[in-house]
Amino acid sequence: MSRIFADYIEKAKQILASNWTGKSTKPAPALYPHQWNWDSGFIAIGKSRYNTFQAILEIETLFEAQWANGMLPQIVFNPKELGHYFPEPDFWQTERSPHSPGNKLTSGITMPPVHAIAVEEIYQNASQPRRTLPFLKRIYPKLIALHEYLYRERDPEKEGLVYIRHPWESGIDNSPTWDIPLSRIKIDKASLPEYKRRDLEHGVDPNMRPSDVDYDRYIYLLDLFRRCDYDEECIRRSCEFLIQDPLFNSILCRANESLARIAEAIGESPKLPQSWAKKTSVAIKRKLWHEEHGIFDACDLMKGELIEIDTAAGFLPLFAGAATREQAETIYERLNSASFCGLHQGNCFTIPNYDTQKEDFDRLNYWRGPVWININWMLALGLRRYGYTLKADSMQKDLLQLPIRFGFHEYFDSFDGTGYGSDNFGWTAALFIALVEEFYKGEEKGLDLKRAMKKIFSSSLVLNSDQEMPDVSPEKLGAELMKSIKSVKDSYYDTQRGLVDYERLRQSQEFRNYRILTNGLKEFDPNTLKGRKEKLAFWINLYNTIVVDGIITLKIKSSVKEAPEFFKKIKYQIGDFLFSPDDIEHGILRGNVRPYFRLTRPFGVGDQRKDWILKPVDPRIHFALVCGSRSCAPIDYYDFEKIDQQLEKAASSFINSSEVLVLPEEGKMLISKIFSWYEKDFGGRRAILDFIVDYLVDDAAKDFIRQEHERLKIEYLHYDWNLNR
Ligand code: 2M8
Repeated sequence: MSRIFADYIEKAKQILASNWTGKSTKPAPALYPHQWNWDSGFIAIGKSRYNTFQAILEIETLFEAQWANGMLPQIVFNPKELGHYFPEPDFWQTERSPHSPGNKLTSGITMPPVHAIAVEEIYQNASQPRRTLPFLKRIYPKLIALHEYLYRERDPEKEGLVYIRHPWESGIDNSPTWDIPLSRIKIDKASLPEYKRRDLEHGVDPNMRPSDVDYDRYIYLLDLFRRCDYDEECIRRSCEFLIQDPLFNSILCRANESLARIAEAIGESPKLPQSWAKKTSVAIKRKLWHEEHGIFDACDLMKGELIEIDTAAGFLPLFAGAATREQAETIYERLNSASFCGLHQGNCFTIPNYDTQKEDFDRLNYWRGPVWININWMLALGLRRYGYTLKADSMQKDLLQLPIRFGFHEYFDSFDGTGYGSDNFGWTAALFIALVEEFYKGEEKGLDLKRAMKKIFSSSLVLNSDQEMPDVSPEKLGAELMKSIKSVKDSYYDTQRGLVDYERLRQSQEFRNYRILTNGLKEFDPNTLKGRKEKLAFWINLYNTIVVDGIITLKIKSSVKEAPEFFKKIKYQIGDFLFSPDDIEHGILRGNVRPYFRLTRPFGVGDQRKDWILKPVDPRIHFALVCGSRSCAPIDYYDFEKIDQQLEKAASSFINSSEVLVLPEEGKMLISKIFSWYEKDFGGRRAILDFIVDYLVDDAAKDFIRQEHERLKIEYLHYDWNLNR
């Protein structure tokens, strides 16, 4: 279990323990007192990280209530908890169906089938995966039966897309997407069964819940199902709400992939789930893609057309790998824009469930605006799958911030993060644990690697020691080198995402040219650099490229920590002197100060390199120096004419990212370790706070820091040394 955020992990575990009933977990203590279908899937994913036994029991308990036709019900009622939720078994009357289990009380609809994904997580995360194989063997036929049910009953045209027939089946109950199909249902109050909502009896603000009009329609549909005795053909004939939803189908598609891997693990053929995954993936790309909107939308089967409402559900094909590369690029633009809270935007939390720019966006109301942890958990994995690492990293860090700052709530205000709905919410706690483990496992591995590979790198490595000299005069070398760095950046750095395509760069002509130019550094005199801006740009760019050069030369795979003393050992010869990244950073750019991890200054008495020291120190360099890792600044090329604006931008993006978490409720801030390592460059602790306040865009956070200046507790965030590849 991760040591990182240990207090909060403990809190999350406590929540799951207090919602545990002995065989399964309630989504929330009062509002949802029974077992819910996809909640249990997410909860098992979190529990798989520390309690395999309970994770298995959670899933097995749910499947005990599976219907004979394979349907897995949305709710399994706890007989001891009846009387606090609506609708309950007396209202569902599922005994009308020949398929409902006689010994379990359930509702008569289903939910997004996340369970195969959860089962695979249980297998992968178990300390002894082989010991979970008997469970995998028991659950596999039940998972197959569930997916078979969906393809058989919910995909009558055999398109590879299954339909939902009630908003509760989507899990995103009052999503704006359902407004149009629901508006077709004309409610005749006289024939609508009488009912009383119970969800408003638990102290949740009604503005955060679905409206009464919505509830009338939910109940109208439910009544229709029971009048059909839950017979699918009868329902299909009379139901006005039949929707192929991108969220439901993406989860099904992704679950098929897990199911295929589970089959392999237990020695079964993976062919059936593989063929389902393929068919659904193709159908999502073809049928649910809205060319003009550039996003996936739900298809209304009554109309045979896409519902032109774009929500976060439209990004979920990324989770299933069901979007083409072009579709992924198009949706990424939307996903990473002000509509859904762009990268480092600063005044919001990724990713709200609905487009913040729409008039009916509602930051308070349930699935009509707020941020949900489960959707974001899936989206971050989807983004990672398509290589959008920086965005995925920043989302995952943002997500962790929400429960830490605002409590383990059901959903969160998209702008200021306030927690809404129920507190002590199950999947928020469970996925928090999963997120910490997923996000920081690389870092902990990095530390092991450091120990294991200490021996591989012990002497200096001069990277520009080739004989081949560039055809450029020494006076022009500085400018040519900068041009070359810029051309490397233009083709191989993704400055938006802060990533470097090391594999392609290694083989490129641009990199070869750059390497030849670096040989010319041996005859270069840094005195030819004129003015502060030119010097600053030269040394920052050179620092950033020597790091890239070192990563390529040393064939580093996942972290610069693979090569102990990386920043000290790799060097360029400039004139008669050697410069490592540490020399450039702590010697030249930081005014020859002793770095916190060494006993001496980089340049000692009589060292001529002192001539090139840049003073005073500009603390913004710390947001521009790229150390080849995920926690450092996104890589860019610095142009001496624009360097001040570029450094301003770099500082602002860093400070408005999840590297600076302001927690007013706890009277503290969590900030990047960069601020602790280089406190002096900022002018001390007090000056760091002033510096942060200058760049923060969140006014409430600014006010809090100003007011609590003296009392404020500062904690430092873990630094992620994984490669920015
Ligand atoms: C919410 O839905 C239930 C009905 O299923 C409700 O509002 O009463 C949704 O957020 C759903 O996705 C979730 O599974 C359920 C329990 O957390 O609550």
